[in-house]
Amino acid sequence: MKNLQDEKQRDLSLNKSDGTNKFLTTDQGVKINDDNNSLKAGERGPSLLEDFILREKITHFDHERIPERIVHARGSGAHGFFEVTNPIPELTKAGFLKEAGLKTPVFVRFSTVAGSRGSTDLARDVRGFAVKFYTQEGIYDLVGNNVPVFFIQDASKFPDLIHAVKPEPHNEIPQAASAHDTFWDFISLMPESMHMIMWVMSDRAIPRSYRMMEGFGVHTFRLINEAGESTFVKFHWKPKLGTHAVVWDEAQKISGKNADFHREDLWEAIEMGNFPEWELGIQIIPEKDEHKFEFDLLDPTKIVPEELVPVTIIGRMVLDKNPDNFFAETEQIAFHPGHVVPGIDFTNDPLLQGRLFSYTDTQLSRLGSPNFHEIPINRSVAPVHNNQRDGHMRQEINVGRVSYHPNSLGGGCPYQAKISEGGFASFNERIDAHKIRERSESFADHFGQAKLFFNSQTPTEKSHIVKALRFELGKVKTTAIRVRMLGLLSQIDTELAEKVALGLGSTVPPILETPLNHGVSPENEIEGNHEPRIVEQSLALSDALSMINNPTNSPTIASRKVAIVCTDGVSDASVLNLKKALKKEDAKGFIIAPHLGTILTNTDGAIPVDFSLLTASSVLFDALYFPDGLDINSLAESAEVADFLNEAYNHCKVIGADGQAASIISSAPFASKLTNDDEGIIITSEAASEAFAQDFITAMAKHRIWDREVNLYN
Ligand code: HDD
Repeated sequence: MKNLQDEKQRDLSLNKSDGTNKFLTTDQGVKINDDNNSLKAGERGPSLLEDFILREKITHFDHERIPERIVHARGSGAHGFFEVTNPIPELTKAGFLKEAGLKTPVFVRFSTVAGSRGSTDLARDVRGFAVKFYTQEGIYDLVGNNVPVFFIQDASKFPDLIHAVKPEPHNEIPQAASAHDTFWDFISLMPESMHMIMWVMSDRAIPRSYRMMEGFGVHTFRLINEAGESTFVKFHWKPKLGTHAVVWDEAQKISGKNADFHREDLWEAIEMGNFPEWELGIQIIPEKDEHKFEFDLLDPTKIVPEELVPVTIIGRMVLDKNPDNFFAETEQIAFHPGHVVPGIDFTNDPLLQGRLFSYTDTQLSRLGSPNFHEIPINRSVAPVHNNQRDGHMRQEINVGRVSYHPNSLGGGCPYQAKISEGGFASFNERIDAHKIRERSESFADHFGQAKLFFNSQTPTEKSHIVKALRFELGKVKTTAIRVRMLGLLSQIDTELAEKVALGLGSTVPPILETPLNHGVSPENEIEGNHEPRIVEQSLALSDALSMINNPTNSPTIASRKVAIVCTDGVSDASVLNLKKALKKEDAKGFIIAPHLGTILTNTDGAIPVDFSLLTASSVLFDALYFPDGLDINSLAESAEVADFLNEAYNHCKVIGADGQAASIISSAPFASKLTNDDEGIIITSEAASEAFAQDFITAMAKHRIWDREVNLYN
């Protein structure tokens, strides 16, 4: 079998440049003798225009920036491969899905949507999950998100949505945040966004790491087999590490302590060999079942519940190599849902249809030329031959005089490929219709699945949604917008609306006062805009929608980080005991001490310190440990240690202490709140016990100890 895994790396190596042991030169290859001084008329005289070295260097610098993406500007990427585990030749003729064990190179870019390139990773936002497959039959891009639905049903509303969520245009405030008037103004007039709003107000919008997110293709796509038959599919990425989030207070603090938290996590995981991994699954819906559901498969504000159509795993994706250069690769990569290969096709989802125009168009202004496909990271590994020519920055030198088809002078080349030779042919869908500007009646249920999502959450998750809405709407200054939102929320769940209203010091308006039809008054209603309605779902609950009950979660602590607070005199047996146990589980302990350098242990050994108390913070770790032998008195006076303890407790993290260090927990500010059944407080008077390490790990595998929180649903 042909192993294609490294094919893209070989291709990229053609463009790599490394200055090690080389001379410094100009862009024209002229060796530079002095890179520190410009050419001047005399020692203290003016610089000379003649200085081509200075001019070239500064001109290049002046033009080093390109426009950031209008959405998804902040992102991080990595190389890897996709491997077929369960081939589906009966469903698709796509070569990269047909053979078990076949590996196809990929590049993945994760992103936030609203913030600028330099904004924080931890914004409450949807995450982009875009995968470029370098297949033998050309580029295939699966440009998805970590949420399976979208805010709007029709692409024509996308510019409005993005204008509303981006910083407000008069003062460019706030950065990377939806908690402001224009966003909620728009949303409160767009009931179709309610399902998505439930997802975005849930902890899905503040992931613990990119590696712990699900990914979704969102739209219904088609797979086409050799016989030309179509099957509807929804794409799902299932993370090996489970689906987990941080808490909102933590997210806000991480944004200050380390705005690159997700970027760094992805980078470090790959550097350390903890390769991020997902399974790729599909929900398979035969053509004949197109109208079987209580929602429309073409409506991107709807999911197909996994309980109705299970996810069939067909492969796995591993990210095993960081980019060599952020700009060249992660910034210049250009995704497009319209990049498909034979065997994959579109549906008439009106959001997808609009996307098919937008992505190439945006690259023209972002990357500056229709030749963006020649940029190494975008280059196909399948051969490219056509009659497209010229344009800014053209790299390819097309030989010969023929650049048209049909031709006789070039022998008819390049040839068109028959379908049997791999030529792409669109699915032969029958369309016989009037040209109309209307929304389908089958898209009118805006609340049924929002309810399903909300009802499927655990009390902890419901409580987080209420608090998120209180936060977001609490930042909205216009009272009427808040009230309108309460009206919409009441159609999802009256208790939800009431609890949010309580936090806003407001009351839920009667339903009739809530404009439902796209914000237009009844006399201005556009024909064809159907009054939103609630379709009761046949399914009452779906565990796949909850993060806490999510079937993808397994009790692993792989790649989790533990802060081990140390001072001189610490017991090296205790430190080693936990570190070793963590390592066995592929997790890691980091030594945090009052100063960098080393600390002396109780046996006069020296342990190197990873972070000082000043540069570390509880929010950057998953759990906290105080080993035996600590200088408790000095730690008790440290404000940083108090913050460590309080935040770890409030963010529901595991806190452990053994031997004499246990007293730090009994005298902690939260000690009076501690109950005996808090599964996350692991204390033992014995030092360096294996049972302690095991209990610590078992508790960590629960991710968080949610019982500690004030739960609005208890
Ligand atoms: Fe989009 C970027 C995902 C709707 C227009 N989109 C972009 C990226 C992701 C998505 C992950 C970043 C790709 C990267 O890392 O470079 N977009 C989605 C999903 C959508 C969606 C899952 C709904 C299901 N997008 C959408 C619509 C439009 C766009 C309806 C326009 C009509 N999206 C764009 C864009 C971007 C983009 C303006 C900005 C940068 C880029 O394309 O390359 O064309």
